[in-house]
Amino acid sequence: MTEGVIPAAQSAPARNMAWVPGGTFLMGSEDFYPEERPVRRIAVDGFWIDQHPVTVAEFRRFVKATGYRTVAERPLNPADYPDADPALLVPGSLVFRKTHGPVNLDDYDNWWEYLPGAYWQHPEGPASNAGGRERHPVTHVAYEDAEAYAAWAGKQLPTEAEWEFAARGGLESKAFAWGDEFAPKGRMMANTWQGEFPWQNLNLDGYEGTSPVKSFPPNGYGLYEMAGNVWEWTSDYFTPNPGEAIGDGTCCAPSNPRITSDDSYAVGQPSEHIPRRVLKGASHLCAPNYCLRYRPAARQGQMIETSMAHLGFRCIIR
Ligand SMILES: [Ca+2]
Ligand SMILES: [Ca+2]
Ligand SMILES: [Cu+2]
Repeated sequence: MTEGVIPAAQSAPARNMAWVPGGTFLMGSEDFYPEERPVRRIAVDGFWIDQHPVTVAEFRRFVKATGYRTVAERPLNPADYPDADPALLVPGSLVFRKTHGPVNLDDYDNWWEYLPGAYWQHPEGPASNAGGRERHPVTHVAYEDAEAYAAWAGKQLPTEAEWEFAARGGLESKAFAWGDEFAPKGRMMANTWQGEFPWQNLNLDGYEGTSPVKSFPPNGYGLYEMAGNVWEWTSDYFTPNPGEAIGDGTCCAPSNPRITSDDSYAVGQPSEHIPRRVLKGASHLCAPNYCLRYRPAARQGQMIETSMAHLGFRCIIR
């Protein structure tokens, strides 16, 4: 495929996918969190990408066709969680609990609760139902759930470089997927958290939780939700020093880099034996006072078996 030539829409290999032409870009940022540094020149080939995160309706089709059970629905192996209360080793997932006032932001147990019976179909536990949210992104998916869906759909998960290139929408070195201003002319461009996390949600964007896909404007490649709504899995292992892992691009831009090192463990944490992969894009729970990560360069390491109320994914085809 010639670089820069956008194939006609009808040649898309699947519905609701957009072509990202590939090229060379400046990945990372020096202006926010240390794990985004250094800015490095990276090249990626063109690829097709889902225009929005996989929705509840799409995930339901996969489950109906295959009988697949997500990680959150399966019993846990006590050997994997030596420090855990055995009473909590039942199927479930992490749900968000708004607090009544300001709390210590160093301890995410203040707002994340492991809730038995929570999974994609029951996002807030057994009494809740995703049935009314068919157009919302699916949530509570662990890494292998995302991979299983992708394999079924004949797709792949993006690398971090592919995801970030797509999120930038053709703009160079901008803070956000749409430019440098968070809310140009006062217009909200993504579903994030306005106000003081985790107790005061001002809801200026109209959504307290997840939002239907395509509720906010697309970026330059016609992609939705590359900022906010749900975090999205990528296939790269997490390293806090991405420049070291793939070189800084001063001599030449690394092409289609993949972080495959398993130097991704959170040493010293209770789950230090579980590898982490990179999440991108941030979610409806990300706020300036805690996590200003609804930006293409932002990244977070997440243990691969974790499922959460603000965690989803989208796929690509190379
Ligand atoms: Ca919001
Ligand atoms: Ca997102
Ligand atoms: Cu966040």
